[in-house]
Amino acid sequence: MLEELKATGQAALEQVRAAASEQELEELRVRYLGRKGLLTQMLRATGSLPPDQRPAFGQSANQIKKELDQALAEAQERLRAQAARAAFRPGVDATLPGVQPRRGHLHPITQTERLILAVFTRMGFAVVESPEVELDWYCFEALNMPPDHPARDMQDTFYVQEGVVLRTHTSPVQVRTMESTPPPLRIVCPGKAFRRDSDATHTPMFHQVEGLMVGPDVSFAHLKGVLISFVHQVFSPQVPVRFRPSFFPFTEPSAEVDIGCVVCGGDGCRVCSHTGWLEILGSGMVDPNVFINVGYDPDQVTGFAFGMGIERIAMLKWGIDDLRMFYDNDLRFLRQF
Ligand code: 2NM
Repeated sequence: MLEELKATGQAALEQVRAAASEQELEELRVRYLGRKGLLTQMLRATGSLPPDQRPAFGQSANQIKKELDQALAEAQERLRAQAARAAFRPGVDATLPGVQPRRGHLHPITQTERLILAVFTRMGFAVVESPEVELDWYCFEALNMPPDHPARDMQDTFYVQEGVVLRTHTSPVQVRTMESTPPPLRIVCPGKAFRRDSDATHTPMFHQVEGLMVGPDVSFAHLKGVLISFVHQVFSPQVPVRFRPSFFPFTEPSAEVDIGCVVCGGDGCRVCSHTGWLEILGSGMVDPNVFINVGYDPDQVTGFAFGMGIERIAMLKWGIDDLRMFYDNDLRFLRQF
């Protein structure tokens, strides 16, 4: 009887430890420890044993029941964890927040171009564009720069073919607009320009905004008013502005516009070459020869024009010291805008 008890207990332990599901485990529990279970029945039979065998049998029975209870609990835990692992699918935890795609934004040069255009359109200027590949006439000749003009040496030009160039500035847009539109006129012309030049402050392709205002009585005072207002809106109303005499083949008189150095506040530093001033654009009163070339009567109209490099404005506005940063496409740089 004791041998049978021990054998049954051993069998029960082995089966419980090998159980492959929680359901199988429950069946084993009922089979051995249920109301009519094998071990339960044997325990009940203790009373029918001879009195001298009862203590040893009872002790063994209790020991076996304790071991089996523990094995059942362990198997229960093992199978529950196994079921949980099976239910888990890596990567599809529906309770996790989704992966947000990072939103892009406009390139700093585009942002700067739009800022500049916004200032001028508020002052009544219309935005005009034209092709990047230009005839020599529109890029140079009509702008009072004949083939032998020394000013042409100032520009290192990309030639597409004889008489056809990549525009070295966006002035051809203004020439074409005047040619096709009677005065008065107020336009700003953004776009790419190309020069054979490459270092920390020059890239072969760069961006410009040029502007032109033509009418019966447009004066240098208008030029100053418009450009001072522009500088105050783009930089700060407090920034000092000065007009410094200069020369361009297509304007007379000509002036370059400087602002008080935004880096040192005018005290002098490396950025402003210790002058306290930074050049930000060129300007002037349109030369009568340019009006004649586009069919305007210089006795009827006058006008002012200006031009600026967008990269330069962006560099000064954000304190960037190497122009090439704009074109490296390093996201660590671009994401800061
Ligand atoms: C500049 C500086 C001064 C300019 C002149 C003209 C035109 F077509 F009306 F003659 N367009 N742009 C001009 C004048 C451009 O850039 C530094």
